[in-house]
Amino acid sequence: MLEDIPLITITAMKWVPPFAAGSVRDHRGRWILNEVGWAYQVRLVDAPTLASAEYRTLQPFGQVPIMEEDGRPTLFESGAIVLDVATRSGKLLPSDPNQRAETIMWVIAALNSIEPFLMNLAEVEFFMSDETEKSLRRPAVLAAAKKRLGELQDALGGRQWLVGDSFTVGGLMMSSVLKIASSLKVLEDFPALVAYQARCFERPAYRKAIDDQCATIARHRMEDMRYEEA
Ligand SMILES: N[C@@H](CCC(=O)N[C@@H](CS)C(=O)NCC(=O)O)C(=O)O
Repeated sequence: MLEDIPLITITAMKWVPPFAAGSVRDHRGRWILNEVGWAYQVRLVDAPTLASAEYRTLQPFGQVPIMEEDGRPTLFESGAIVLDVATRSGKLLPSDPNQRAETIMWVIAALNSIEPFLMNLAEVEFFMSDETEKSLRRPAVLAAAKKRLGELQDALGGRQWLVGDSFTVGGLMMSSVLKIASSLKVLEDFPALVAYQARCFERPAYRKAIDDQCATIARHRMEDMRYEEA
């Protein structure tokens, strides 16, 4: 009998600017699916698709990724997607109830207590164009981001992993969120976090997720996003 393999689709952007290639959040969905060995296809989207009423019924904020699957609700939020796949596959989520609770806690900490601080800084560095405004806002957001990274480094302490003695979905999400800090060149001030992130990124499932995303982006151009039609 054939194994009942769900048909899973992850959405991804056709193109993003070079600074974002390899960091678009669909890599989180691709990474966990590669980890658990579930086949999936990628649906490439452009700006009009993201803005469309049909897509908004699936992702109210017009963002990637979503995970579509036959017979199941479509999920948005990369955190929900990685937790869903980890839970159903029984992989990267410890079976011990205490460690499982801690793992979920770290996924949420990555998204809720680290990512917003890094995104505030990314907004200044990548999206503000007025140099005066930028230099006024930068010191406060940089200090706040570094404070969180320092606190995270302290919490990791001398340990290899945030939970137990192996890589979990908590590590997947935290190392992914820390990519924002690496691209802003602030992670380098936190050597234990640099080493932690490198440990997570040694995984072939991560490498494949990034290579696949970058290959798609390299095959497209800004025009393919059809921004002017959105
Ligand atoms: N909290 C969401 C954030 C998703 C998100 O920010 N996606 C970006 C790409 S990395 C996006 O689609 N941006 C387009 C937009 O916001 O218009 C998640 O983790 O899935």
